[in-house]
Amino acid sequence: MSAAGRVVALSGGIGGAKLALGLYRELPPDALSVVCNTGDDFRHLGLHVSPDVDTVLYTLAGLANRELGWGRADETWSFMEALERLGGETWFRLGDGDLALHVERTRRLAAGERLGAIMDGVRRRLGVAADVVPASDDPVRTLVHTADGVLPFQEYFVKLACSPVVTRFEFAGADAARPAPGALHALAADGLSALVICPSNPFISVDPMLAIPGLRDALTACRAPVVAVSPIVGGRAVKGPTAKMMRELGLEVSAAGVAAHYGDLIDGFVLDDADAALADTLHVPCLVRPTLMRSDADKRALAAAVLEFAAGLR
Ligand code: FO1
Repeated sequence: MSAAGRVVALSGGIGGAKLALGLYRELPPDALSVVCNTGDDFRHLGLHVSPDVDTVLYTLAGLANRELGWGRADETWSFMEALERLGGETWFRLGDGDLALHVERTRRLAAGERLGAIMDGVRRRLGVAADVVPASDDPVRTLVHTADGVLPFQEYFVKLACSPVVTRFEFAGADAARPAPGALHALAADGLSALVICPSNPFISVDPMLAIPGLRDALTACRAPVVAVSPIVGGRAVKGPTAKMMRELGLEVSAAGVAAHYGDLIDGFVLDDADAALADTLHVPCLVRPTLMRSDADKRALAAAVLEFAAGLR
């Protein structure tokens, strides 16, 4: 274990969950809190779906579907097949095991429980020793403004496969949203040794969390070094639409563009070897090393390097 004390990771999407797993494996079991994006959440078929929270939950529990990057491994699809025959909406695939989580979460929300409390109970049942915390218990919904109009996030991301041209993102509800108690608690913890912004899409996975007033304040107030890992390698996104979005938003499609986007929020930045030449041009100290995570060993190694780097920034 390379860094004493607690670590908070901000995560959304598939890339974020990979580094969250590396941190989870590298740290003592209860030293990690993963604060998860809820901008992707939506009500679907009458159910509350929290994709980025669930992706982290399943990943840390060892239940994640590694091929798809979302949902559960060894999944069955009877519900989807039956729904299809009824003419129901099947563009957003809900596996039978995954469905149980959405049904149970929806039931408990209707009974008045907070999303954070529900997810804390679920992660304990699934044997996850890390905190898995939604950024807020209040609704934050990413709306994608495109040349063809405003789209709810999952319609843009899944139904339209990120094809519309993005003009801006709106995080409906963020202004009124309060950080989840678990997130504030994690950020205020004594002995917090690092705050890691995982290699998630800055616009759709991290910005919806930074848009929550109290959360951004807590981030800037925390004494631990804030280190972000670039999701862009060699001018391309490792996975997903990050590079396409940066082009459409008129931003420099590079790791430097990501570092600039985070601005004074970060104390350090982690770049892949492919972008080593950028290191001296950035506004913060950089760690240059392989950042592609193909294996669990890669995830652990990157996590260990990030924690060492953060320790050097304290
Ligand atoms: N992504 C897809 O591209 N197609 C799907 O059918 C799909 C279903 C799905 C179900 C549960 C869940 O937690 C995630 C799911 N995702 C699906 C991923 C989802 O769109 C997330 O928002 C992305 O992972 C980006 O964060």
